[in-house]
Amino acid sequence: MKLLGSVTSPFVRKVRVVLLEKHIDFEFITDAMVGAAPLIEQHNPLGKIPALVLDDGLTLFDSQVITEYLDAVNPVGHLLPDTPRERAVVKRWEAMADGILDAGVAIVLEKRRPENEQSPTWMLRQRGKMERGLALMSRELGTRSWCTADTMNLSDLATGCVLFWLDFRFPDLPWRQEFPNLEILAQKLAQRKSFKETLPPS
Ligand SMILES: N[C@@H](CCC(=O)N[C@@H](CS)C(=O)NCC(=O)O)C(=O)O
Repeated sequence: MKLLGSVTSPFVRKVRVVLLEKHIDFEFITDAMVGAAPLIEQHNPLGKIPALVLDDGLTLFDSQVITEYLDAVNPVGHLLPDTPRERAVVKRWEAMADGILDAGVAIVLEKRRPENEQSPTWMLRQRGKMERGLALMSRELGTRSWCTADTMNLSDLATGCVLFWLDFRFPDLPWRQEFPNLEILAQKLAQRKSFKETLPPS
């Protein structure tokens, strides 16, 4: 299978982390967004990464569809529980993580527009989503070792991708000081091979 992505996208990183955690081989194509007719648009009409091209030609998107598929396709290291409620709790957490990223990416893109076209009100609104999302994660993590269960699962991996991306794109957002329990989680995740091998370029 081929993963179309980039080394800086946090959604792509989540998928790469899952592929590595599950020991699934893949080819990583990083130039899929480049050029006048980017390759990604042939595979995902929405033009967004990640997209996973399976060996039979079917392309999967978005990242939540991909992570669910990868977990189901390989029994090694289950990342999603089978029971409906527990599974929904993990998927909800992943949705929260991705929602924080959506708001963050929206701010990054807004800041790339000419200054007189940027909307501070709109950016503040996005920032509010990020801060409330992080607060919810921290509250629900509490003093537990992992986000939603006694062992690590997809909710933890998705959270790690958010936190490390904040370091990369929002170094002024003091999540470590505000949410020390998220930092403890991040320290554990940073030790994992899957996170070490997917570090964005510095
Ligand atoms: N909900 C999507 C979000 C993916 C996403 O927003 N990817 C960004 C890169 S971080 C992208 O491809 N943006 C290009 C665009 O929106 O045209 C997912 O989870 O896969």
